[in-house]
Amino acid sequence: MKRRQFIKNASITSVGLAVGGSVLSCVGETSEKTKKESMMTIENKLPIAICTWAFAGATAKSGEQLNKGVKALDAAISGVEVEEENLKNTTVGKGGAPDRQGNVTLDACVMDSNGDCGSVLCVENITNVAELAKRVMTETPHVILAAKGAEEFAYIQGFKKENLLTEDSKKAWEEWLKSPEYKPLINIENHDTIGMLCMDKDGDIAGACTTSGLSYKMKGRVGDSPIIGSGLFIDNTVGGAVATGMGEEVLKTVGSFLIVELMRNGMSPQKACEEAVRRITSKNDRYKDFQIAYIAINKAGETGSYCIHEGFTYMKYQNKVNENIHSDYFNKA
Ligand code: SD4
Repeated sequence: MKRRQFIKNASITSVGLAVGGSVLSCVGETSEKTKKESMMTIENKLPIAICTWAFAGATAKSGEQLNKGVKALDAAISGVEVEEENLKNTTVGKGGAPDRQGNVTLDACVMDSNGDCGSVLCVENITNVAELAKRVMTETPHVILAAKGAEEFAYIQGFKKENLLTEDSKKAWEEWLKSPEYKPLINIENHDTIGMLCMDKDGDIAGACTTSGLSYKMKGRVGDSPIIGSGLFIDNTVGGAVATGMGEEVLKTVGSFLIVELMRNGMSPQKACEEAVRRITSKNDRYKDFQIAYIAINKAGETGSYCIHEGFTYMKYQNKVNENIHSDYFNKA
């Protein structure tokens, strides 16, 4: 049996057992054996890390951390940091494409297994904004810090000031300025925001999402990625989801929260991602011009993804295998 097929079958089995386990746990002692069996099944699948796009180094890093026993949130942050520090990734962290005026502004959020979350918007001069979002969560009474306030908080927390505009990004921006296209349409293949979902050895789920947003956006523009519920949402009793693509459209449908709620009501991660994409395509004829992709994981360790246009892939690290999976897509016409 092919490995992916094996995982699929294993996931389906474990869903049945996990659901059975939680239902039976209400009826007392006789369920104990079934409960133990279902836990064993899920434990065999853990840990799991999935992330948007083909960022193999990121899931490898998160997977390595998870294997050492690091909890889901810190493992997710260490994975996305690989891309925040990757100068070749023009949509995340240092090396990210600037806004129309040449400023690189980053957005990020994190959500932990206990429901806590943190977010930073439109931050300049700081590379590791997912970690900064975590510090907002752990070191302040707030959930969101924006722009200069977030940057000043970063320095207090010991983050170093860095110029995020690399020579390559600057050149590309200067080229773009020669005939600036102000329509904020996303090139369907040209975006690489990283959203990471981790399920640790204890079965706890957490996630992180980090981006420089759309290239040559208006100054001050913020997309879905740092907005809890849109770019990322976790409910540790149900699962988690993250988004990439045209943030404005994800925001309008609160995509990641929607996926988690659909899973809460019984949908698989795959079906929930499909439904969340359909919420967008059914209302909006312009979907032909932009890409949106979701990935999701549920409490049984099942994963899924769906996008509008062909071309989106995601990484899945499980049982020490790091695999790139092609997502199914909506626009088959
Ligand atoms: C945004 N969702 O700012 C992000 C863009 C993205 O890869 O995913 N880029 O709208």
